[in-house]
Amino acid sequence: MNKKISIIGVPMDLGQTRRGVDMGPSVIRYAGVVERLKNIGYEVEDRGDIEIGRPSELDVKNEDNLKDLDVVVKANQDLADGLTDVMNEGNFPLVLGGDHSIAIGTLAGVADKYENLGVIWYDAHGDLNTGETSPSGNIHGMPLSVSLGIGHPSLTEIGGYAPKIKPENIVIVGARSLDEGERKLIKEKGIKVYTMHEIDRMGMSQVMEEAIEHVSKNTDGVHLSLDLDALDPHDAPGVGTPVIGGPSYRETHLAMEMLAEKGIITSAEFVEVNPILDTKNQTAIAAVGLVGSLFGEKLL
Ligand code: HAR
Ligand code: MN
Ligand code: MN
Ligand code: MN
Repeated sequence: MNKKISIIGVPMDLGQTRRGVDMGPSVIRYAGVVERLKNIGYEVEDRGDIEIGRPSELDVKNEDNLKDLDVVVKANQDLADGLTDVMNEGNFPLVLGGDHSIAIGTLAGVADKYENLGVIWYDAHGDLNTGETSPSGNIHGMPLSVSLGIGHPSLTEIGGYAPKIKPENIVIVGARSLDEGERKLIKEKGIKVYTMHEIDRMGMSQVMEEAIEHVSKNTDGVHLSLDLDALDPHDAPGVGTPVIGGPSYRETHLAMEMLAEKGIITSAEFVEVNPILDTKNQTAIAAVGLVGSLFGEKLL
């Protein structure tokens, strides 16, 4: 893996309605992410946070069922620009959220540099909604469809091009909550999904073997988008939309170690840590542990 890592924080909480996830980047920093990476031997630069605007009134849906669209678009455009700089410098981009709507800007900035970017979407949810299919109007439930070029043009056109990624280069791992429209899109586009059923049947090790094979087949880079709500709420309680029955911290740790062994990951983001909902910083500490294992930390 690239020896210089650039961290960008994105204190975004407007892609959903549980306040507090905007403090995610701070708590992950306080949990020691920079020191952890330096101890493994990386050079780390923290580029600070993207500035997030504030709408005059929170959580207002527009006529297309999209909450706080304008501010979410602006921040994601700024994030995409920030990532373009990191990519041009040849550093490894590590993005800290913030809610998952920021994956729109991350992928806009990163995918531009690859012909075929693979994506591992490690999440309890599919994040494949559009304004039409979303039960909530929350944009954090839409970043994967947006990146496929499906959704409101002011979201899909962030970065000035669409789509960012192709359905055959995506793998979703850990899914256990999908809306009707998301199921339909998964079938229509043939997106590879390892739900909790497959993880239960095959075990995380086999699932990750296959997932890695799938995303590295025809790709020239692989982005990891890790939503902390993928983990079982017992291990990651500090998230806005917990869903019972997820992989443990240990299983997720193994998944990260397997990614480190193969060395396929070229960019990563860790999202949805909400310290207000957390117990003793457990979720931020888990996030930092997972960052460590993704970057090859070893006990011996
Ligand atoms: N699918 C639901 C919606 O669109 C819930 C999405 C929850 N999302 C996240 N992202 N935390 O994974 O509203
Ligand atoms: Mn998500
Ligand atoms: Mn591309
Ligand atoms: Mn999720």
